[in-house]
This record gives sequence, structure tokens and C-alpha cells, in this order.
Amino acid sequence: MGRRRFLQAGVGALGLAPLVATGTHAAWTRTPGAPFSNYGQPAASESGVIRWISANADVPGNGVSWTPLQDLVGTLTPAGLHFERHHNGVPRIDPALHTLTLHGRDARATRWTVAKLLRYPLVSRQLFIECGGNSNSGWLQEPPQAAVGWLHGLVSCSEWSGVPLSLLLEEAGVARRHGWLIAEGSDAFGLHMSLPLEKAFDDCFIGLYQNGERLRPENGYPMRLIVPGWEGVLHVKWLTRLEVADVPAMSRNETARYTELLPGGRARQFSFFMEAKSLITRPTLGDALAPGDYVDIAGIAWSGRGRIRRVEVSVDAGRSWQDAELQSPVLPLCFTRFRRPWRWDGRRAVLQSRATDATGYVQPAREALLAARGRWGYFHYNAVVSWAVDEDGFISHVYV
Ligand SMILES: Nc1nc2c(c(=O)[nH]1)N[C@H]1C(S)=C(S)[C@@H](COP(=O)(O)O)O[C@H]1N2
Ligand SMILES: [Mo]
Repeated sequence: MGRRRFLQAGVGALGLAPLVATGTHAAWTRTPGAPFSNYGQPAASESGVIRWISANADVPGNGVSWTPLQDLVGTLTPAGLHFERHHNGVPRIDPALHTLTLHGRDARATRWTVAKLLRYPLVSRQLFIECGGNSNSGWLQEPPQAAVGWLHGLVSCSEWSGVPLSLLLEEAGVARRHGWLIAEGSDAFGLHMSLPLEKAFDDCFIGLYQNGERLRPENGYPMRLIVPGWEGVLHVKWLTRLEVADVPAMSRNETARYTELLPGGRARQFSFFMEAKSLITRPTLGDALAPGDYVDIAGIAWSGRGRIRRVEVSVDAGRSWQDAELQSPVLPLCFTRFRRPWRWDGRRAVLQSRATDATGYVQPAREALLAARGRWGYFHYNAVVSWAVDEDGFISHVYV
């Protein structure tokens, strides 16, 4: 039963369902099922659960595809629904020919094949990756009308496994902790990004596996950089080169992009951390409520600075807040599920969620974010998101 129909029927109606299951006499109960398969696929009737694609017609392979957050539960994103951001398409890499080279200041030039890296001790962590441009339609003057995933789905969460970067840096004799590490991908765009060497030593790793299987081509096969909690663009895919340097590369994505003017004339640059954010993923635009419906307001929260400490939910446009229940375990730098049961009384309501992380940072209201960052921002939009339920039970995206 679809969520919309469930909500329309209400929990009470469901309790009266006849005890005879509709499937009892169905065709599939009388004939043998399909044979085994080498690699399983989602049920055919779930084929509507897809990434939405927004591609740039002028540059081949440039664009994004969005995780359908409104269709997913739990904290892990299936690999086939992980959001994508490519600047110049997905390279088709022969893993037998691909190598990773580490060189630069105070480093002994060292090269690893994929096969060699796979033999190292691997670490695994459940971590979100969020594009710094996620949610940037929030800067628009009018709230765009789309389901939550099509506005905020440039974020996904996976169990990533790979080789700690500290091992490779030590193997190459890098003793210094100050300075920068420049990471480069082997796609046609040749993305290169700089990060502080200290972070590289601290918790970065070379991602080789995603949710237990080798990386998908779209997400960086055969290897990508994992930079826990920091913006997506640093997670260089199809990683092929690491260079120890005294100064950052000042590449396109550190200057022409990801540098933003603030009110007052100062600029933000190297704003690595993804700050705390939360989203109600159900109900969402496209769902319809009936008066008296029981609604499980649920969603996800995450922070690039550590664990989620608290998520509050408001049904009155932020006038009052109540604590949501957090699904355990609450892991740092990982999606945290929250839920708050509610009964809709048929009057206009505005649903919001607000996250607080372990540092005490509280997700800002939209007005506060605009006051601090100006009207013309583009990256790192993490304000509270508002969904209005009108008297007809229809849901729309609003600014309050
Ligand atoms: N080599 C390379 N790495 C890349 C990119 C790219 O275009 N080329 N895009 C970056 C950006 S902007 C983001 S948000 C993430 C997206 O990772 P995903 O496609 O696995 O979700 O990869 C980053 N790494
Ligand atoms: Mo990104």
C-alpha cells in the first residue's frame, strides 16, 4: 500500500481489514517462482524509486542526480540510489591499469596498484557524503515545489571501507602534519582539491568498498578519497594522485567556486565542514493527509562535526518545539533517523525539524542563515526546512 493511500485510509481503517489475505489465491501461490539470479535487483513494482537527473546540456557528463530521500528509510543509502555529482561524466576505468601515486614535499614518491591496496588492513565507517551545493534552491526567492529528495537529495549515507590515508602517508615517509594534501581524480575533468594534511592523517581513507561491495563506477570506482564530515567535493573520485604541498592548489573549485562573498565584503573560503542539518522526509510534497490521520513525522539529521545530539519537531511554524525520538545507534558523521508521532486535526500546520549537534550548534532558521550569509549564497545551505499542510491536507514547501 502506497504511503499516500495509507495516510488517507488512516490507521483505524487498516485495523478493519479482512483477515483473508488478498494473495491467498493469486497466481504466484500456484506456480514455482523465478530462478536464482547472480545479482539481485529491486522488485519490478518498485521501479519508480529512482534518482532524478539534472544534467547540464552544454557540458557532457556535467550535472547531478538526486537520492530519493522521500522513498527511503533507515540510515544507509542503497548504492544504486547514492546521489551523483560528476563534472565530466563517469570514466570507465580498467582497475588493472589504475594506480595511486603519492609524492610531493617531504614525501618519498610511492605508487600503489589497486590489487596492492586491497591487501591492506581496511577500516569501515558509516558516513554521509553531502555536496556543498546541496539544498541551494533554498536561496531562491520563492520556495520551489518538489519532494524533499529533489531539493535536498545531494546527500547520501553509506558504509565505506578502505585504507587509512595515515598508513600510506607514513609509508611514503611523510612526517610533517602541517601543510596541504592535493588530491586529483583521473576523470576527464581531472578534479583536484586541497585539504589540510592534518585532516588527511586524522581520519581520511582511500574508499574501496561501499556498503560491503566494491565502489560503483558512479561513486569513484576503483577508489575515492573519503574525508569524513567534510564537503562532497573533497571526496575525490577515481583518485589517482596525492601531492604533499606547502600551499593549497587554488584550483577552480577552491576559487571560482566554493568561495563566497558575505555581507560586509568578506569572503568564505575552504569552508570544509558540513554543518548540522535535518530534513523531514515523510510526509512530503505529494502526500495528502485526511483530518484525524495519525502521521509519523520522520526524517534524517546529520552533522559534519560529530554526533546529532537532538532533533526537535515543530508543527506550528516554529512557535513551539518538541523533541523527536532518535533511532539508535547515533553515530558521528552519519545519518540519524528521527520520528515524532502526530495527529493532524485538519487545520493548517507548518512542519519543521531542527537539529542540534554534539558541539551545541543548532541548525539555523532560514532568516538567520540569510542574515549571516546574504541573499546570493550558493553553497552550504543548511537552514530549517518548512512544509505547510493546508486545510485540504495537501503539503507544500514554504518559507516562514
Ligand atoms: N574526480 C572527481 N571527483 C569528484 C567529482 C568529480 O566531478 N570528479 N565531483 C565531486 C563532488 S562536487 C561531489 S559532491 C562528490 C559526489 O560524490 P558522488 O557522486 O559519489 O555522490 O564527488 C566529488 N568528487
Ligand atoms: Mo559537490
